[in-house]
Amino acid sequence: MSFVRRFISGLILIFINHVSVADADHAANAVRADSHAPIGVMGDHMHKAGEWMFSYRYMQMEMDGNLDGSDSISTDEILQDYMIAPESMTMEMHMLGAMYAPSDDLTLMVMVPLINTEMDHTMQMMSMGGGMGGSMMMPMRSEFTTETDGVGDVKVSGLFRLQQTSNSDLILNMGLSLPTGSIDEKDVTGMSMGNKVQLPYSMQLGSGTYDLLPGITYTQLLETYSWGAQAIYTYRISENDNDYTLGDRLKMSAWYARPFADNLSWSLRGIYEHWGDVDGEDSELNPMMKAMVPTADPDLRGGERIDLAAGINWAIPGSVTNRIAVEVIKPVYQDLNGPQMEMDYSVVLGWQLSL
Ligand SMILES: [Cu+2]
Repeated sequence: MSFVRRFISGLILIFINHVSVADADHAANAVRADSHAPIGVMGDHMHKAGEWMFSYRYMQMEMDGNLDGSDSISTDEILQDYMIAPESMTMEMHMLGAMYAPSDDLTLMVMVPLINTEMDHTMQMMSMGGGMGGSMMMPMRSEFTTETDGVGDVKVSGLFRLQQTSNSDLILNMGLSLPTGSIDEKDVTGMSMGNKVQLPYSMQLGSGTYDLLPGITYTQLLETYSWGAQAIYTYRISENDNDYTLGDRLKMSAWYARPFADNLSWSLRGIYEHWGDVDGEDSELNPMMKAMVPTADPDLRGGERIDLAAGINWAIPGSVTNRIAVEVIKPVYQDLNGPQMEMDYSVVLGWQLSL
């Protein structure tokens, strides 16, 4: 009897052990939704040797109104100094991405953006109003929209692992932005008499220069939450074919994420971004333009901004790693060399598939 009892209790013990080992295995193999950064962050994670990942992101960015410094400046105020005031801008981007890891300590990444940008303007012209005793100048307002469409600057990056512990990663991001986006986008404006003319800087699809994108990323995955931080600098190496250089850019971001249900996590992220004015002047842009519309002035391009972002990641259970994520980004502080268009919000929706 004691043997049987011992045998049974032994079996029970093995069973319990097996179940808990299986559970631990399951937990280790289960993909944490927050093991990737919020979807607005790129180049936050490495892959295992031989692994591929494909991604698609849809991004929408809305600008509405204008700021001078951190103060709002109205269309009426802008039209006291300029003939044209930009009112709003919508940028939509489809970003195709691929990652491949030739080794555990190196992941390669390529990003191809397809961009569509629309900008609405109000124009004020003085026209002759006929009076009884003669003529006088009357302001006449009209509206027009410009649009551009096409491939932006393709970015290729190497992610080098600097340090790894059981729950953290330190990554060196070394990216290069290629001048694949057009800097000769033209459209009809309110004063171009039906002709397509060179559009101002923010309507162009690329920088026209090779840009270095050095950066550093740290992530840590703890039992109940995860966090990470990333800083990426955009350094424009040279002047483009139209005799100007976009301002360099610094983007820093830190996030906190927490699983809240099976395969789901939420995230909060703070972003700080600083970018410089345009150096030089677009030789294709009519030099009279910068006196007529603030967007054509190379000295009214720089600024800084702080954003807060809220996101959700969903790691879809299955044999391949399949994720869907969304992030909504809202500025809380902006200081712009203005008048310059004010960021209203942006949204990033993404899908990632690892094989
Ligand atoms: Cu990846």
